[in-house]
Amino acid sequence: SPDLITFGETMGLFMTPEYRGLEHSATVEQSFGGAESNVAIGAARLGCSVGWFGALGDDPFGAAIYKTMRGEGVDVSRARLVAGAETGLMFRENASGKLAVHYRRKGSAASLMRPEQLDEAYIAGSKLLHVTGITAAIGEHARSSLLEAVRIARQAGVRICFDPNLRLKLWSLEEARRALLPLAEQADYYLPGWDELQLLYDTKDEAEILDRLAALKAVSVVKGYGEATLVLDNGKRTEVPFHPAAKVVDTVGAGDGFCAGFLAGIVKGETAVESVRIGSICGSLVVQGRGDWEALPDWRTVEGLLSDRVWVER
Ligand code: KDG
Repeated sequence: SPDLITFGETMGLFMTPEYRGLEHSATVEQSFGGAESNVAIGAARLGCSVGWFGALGDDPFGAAIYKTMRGEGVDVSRARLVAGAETGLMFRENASGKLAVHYRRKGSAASLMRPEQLDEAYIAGSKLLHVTGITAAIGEHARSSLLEAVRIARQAGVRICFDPNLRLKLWSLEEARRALLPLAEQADYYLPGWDELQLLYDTKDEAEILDRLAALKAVSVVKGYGEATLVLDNGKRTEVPFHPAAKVVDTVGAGDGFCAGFLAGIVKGETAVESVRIGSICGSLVVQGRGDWEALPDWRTVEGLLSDRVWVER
């Protein structure tokens, strides 16, 4: 099995040029995106052995996703193109100055994935399983599949990374809390955003949120804690400043890029704090290009930027 395994829904993505409004845009650009596949591509570019699986429709969107992922060096041997099923789609626009996403994913192939379709040995043979809350949000069967994958990983001693990826377009905050908080308890690495924590724990009280995190067994890596990422590792607290982005073109995918870099660091045996530095570089690069994953860097680029940092910090 690959060292790092992740799975979830990946959708065809259609973006208006310059993110104009969809209502008046005559043209759209085609790509694809999905939180977990963005992470998989990012980690593969950094040289990790990584597998992604998910159910795709047996349609042109599914084929494009499958072939591109394979081309990026991600093991897709457990991914499925399901006959008669449809790949979910999403559309992105900039409606009156605000980035908006429209989903067409109800009943998609991914939302129908079932626990009995998981390859237990494949998951059990990896080192790290990465999952996100989106899989719990898209359907009952997908949610059971997520729980089963986590169970298999825990039983086999495979570490678990969990990003809540709260998407309130997909479910209510109440439903999300009920499903996501127990998953945080099972994680070895927990990667929420500070804004997500305020919603999930229903408080803006910083001390209270930090107490909730301290009660977890996980190393918590909190994105967007001011201008930094907060790392809570066994009672030790470190704030790692964001890697600056020269320009911001498209912020979607920043969290996934960060996560890809972080997990690549962990798989390479780096400390959590050093892995956050790698993640922060990846996050800052991905926002400088259009699309969720296209601007993700290779390892050489990251290495170069890490050594710049050493020089600057001296
Ligand atoms: O993190 C980016 C993803 O959220 C985006 O690509 C779409 O996976 C997606 C989702 O379900 O929202």
